Amino acid sequence: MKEKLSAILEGALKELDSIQDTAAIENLKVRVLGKKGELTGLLRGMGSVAPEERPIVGQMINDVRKQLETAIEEKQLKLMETEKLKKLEAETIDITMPGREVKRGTVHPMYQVQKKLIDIFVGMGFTVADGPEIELDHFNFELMNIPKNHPARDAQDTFYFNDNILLRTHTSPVQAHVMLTQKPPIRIICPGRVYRADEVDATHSPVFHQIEGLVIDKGITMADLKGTLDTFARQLYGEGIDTRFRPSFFPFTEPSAEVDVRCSACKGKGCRICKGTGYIEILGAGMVNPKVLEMCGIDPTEYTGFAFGMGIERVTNLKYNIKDMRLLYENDVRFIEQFK
Ligand code: 2NL
Repeated sequence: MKEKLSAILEGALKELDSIQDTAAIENLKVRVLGKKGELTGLLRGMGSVAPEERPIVGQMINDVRKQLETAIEEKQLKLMETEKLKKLEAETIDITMPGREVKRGTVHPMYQVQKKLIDIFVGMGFTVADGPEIELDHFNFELMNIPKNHPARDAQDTFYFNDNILLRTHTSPVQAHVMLTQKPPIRIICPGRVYRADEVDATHSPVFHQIEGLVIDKGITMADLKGTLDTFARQLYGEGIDTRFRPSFFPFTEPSAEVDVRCSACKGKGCRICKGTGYIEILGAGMVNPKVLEMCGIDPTEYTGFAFGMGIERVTNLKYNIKDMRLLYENDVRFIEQFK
């Protein structure tokens, strides 16, 4: 029994000595100390030991078990330590290596301007409305008091899918939908893409962007239009600017006006930027034509309103002195990057 015991002990210690990974230790542990292991086997064989020797042999088996357990635990700790060091070695990061550059995009200048325009009107209590880009002739033209033979309806200017369906040429149909579904007071702005069958050049594109605004309530007058658009122009260009309201014509407003700001380059004297006029046009506006109100289900004897519209490309080009609108669409990073 004693010999068997020391053979197990020595064998196990020797094996432990040569073991190089924690998995093999687990194996050895089960094989020697486990429930069906060698030492447990010896305990079971106690029957053949003389009764008076049993406590001594039992004590010896337990001593060997303790000795092996300690040895195994020590080895295990040592191996875990070396395995950890190996892993750390393999995962070493050279913090002196230069990092990879993360290319960050920039917000397109036109969207920066659009956000600014929206923020100004939201600050005055407007909410943003939107709607489909594919529209019915009825909403795009008929409700805007643009009659069948008006030049603005000419196939030259409009992308038609068929007689009734087209790509919206302005965002006005969004406002028409709002008027037809909501009761005044209405105070909305409608930013979005619009389409016209134009050839591409420095000032034209078949797709461009607009913001239109609409205010309808009892007692709205031209003074509200002037006050709102003047406040808007001051927030966009700074307190020091001058505005000018010029009579104009749109089928959907009556009376109509165009709003200019005094040219900041020549202070109104007249230069190349303002083409000698001293002023730069920024938007068109007017009192909503009573016919439009009526067609959109709003009683023009009870309510009045004003509306305005501006091209976002135009406002952007004026702000950054961009001479060719095509630059806004080409997305050349060398151009776009300049508007950080
Ligand atoms: C411009 C001028 C304008 C409007 C748009 C409008 C909309 C409704 C009713 C009446 Cl629902 N008017 N929109 C009014 C005046 C001018 O746009 O030069 N846009 C680029």
